[in-house]
Amino acid sequence: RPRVLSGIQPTAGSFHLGNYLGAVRQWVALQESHDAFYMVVDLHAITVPQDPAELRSNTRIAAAQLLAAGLDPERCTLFVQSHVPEHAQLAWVMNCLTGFGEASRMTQFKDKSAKQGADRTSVGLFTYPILQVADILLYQAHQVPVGEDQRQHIELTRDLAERFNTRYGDTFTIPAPYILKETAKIYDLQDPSAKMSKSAASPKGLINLLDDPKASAKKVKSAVTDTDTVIRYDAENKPGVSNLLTIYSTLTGASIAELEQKYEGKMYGALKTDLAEVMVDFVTPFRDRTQEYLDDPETLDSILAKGAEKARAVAAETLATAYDRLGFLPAK
Ligand code: AQP
Repeated sequence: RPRVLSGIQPTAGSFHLGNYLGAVRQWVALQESHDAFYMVVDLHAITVPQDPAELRSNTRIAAAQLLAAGLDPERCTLFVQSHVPEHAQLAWVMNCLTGFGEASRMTQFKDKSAKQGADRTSVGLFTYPILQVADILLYQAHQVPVGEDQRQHIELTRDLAERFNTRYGDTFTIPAPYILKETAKIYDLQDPSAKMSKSAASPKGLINLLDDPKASAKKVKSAVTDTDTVIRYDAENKPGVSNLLTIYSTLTGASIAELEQKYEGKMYGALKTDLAEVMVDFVTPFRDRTQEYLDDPETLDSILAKGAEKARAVAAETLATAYDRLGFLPAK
């Protein structure tokens, strides 16, 4: 079975709808057909300041949400990144293989550091994509299911894997991005030109899965559309309506064409009211299931411990090979 690897940050507590539709939903599907490794990337989370108690709690909340979304520890390997020390170890190697200019071209860093200001931006945020390279290469992943915003980082991973293989001999599998076109980018409900993001300008555009379902329904109902009245998918000219149709279609399984037909001659309000209901029907059981996992932290921690053990077996082998190829003297 081909292998997949992906990760999600525990930073915000709740996942948002973009995380779920762009990434986590695919993770659940891929555990059936792939040898899947999924992790909560707490090492990535500390690239911006974190409160220790919150980070610990958010890491459990992230894992609980992954299980609530449908990850099954019997069918995939679910773990916490910091439980597998090889990530940081291989990241150092990859740091030394990356050009400064090359790292400086990462657009996500440029965007985030511009928002934060140079003095508040850590070197860790700068090298974040390189840690991601290590995350992927450690597991010899063939595919990496992510949203469109991560494409450039997967390209960097491919470049560095090829560079290492050329210099030191074949060591790493060259991974490919796995990006589903339809949900590659979920947009902010208030600003459909921006991706839905936890650092959104206004919380009104962001659906957090663990928020009160009524609040999420309200956000859907007040989503920005356009001055036209036709309910039609046209990402360029009608980004707001198109985003709502994408969300609706993915959550219900109805095709966009079916939805266009269903809402022919109807007002935007009808679409929004129905989608608000769909949203409530989705987030309510999701929240309940997440809470059930959180109510039993011992079971949750033991799932994560088993996952880390499985992950470490693979990661340690890859790191040992890489160290050997690099010429590090083996420890006796
Ligand atoms: N809007 C989105 N549409 C589709 N996919 C998305 N992802 C994130 N936003 C969208 C995907 O979610 C996965 C987990 O990403 P992460 O843990 O790195 O979260 P993030 O990218 O930090 O989330 P944000 O909200 O986008 O954070 P900020 O505001 O810090 O930039 C990834 O696969 C990602 O592609």
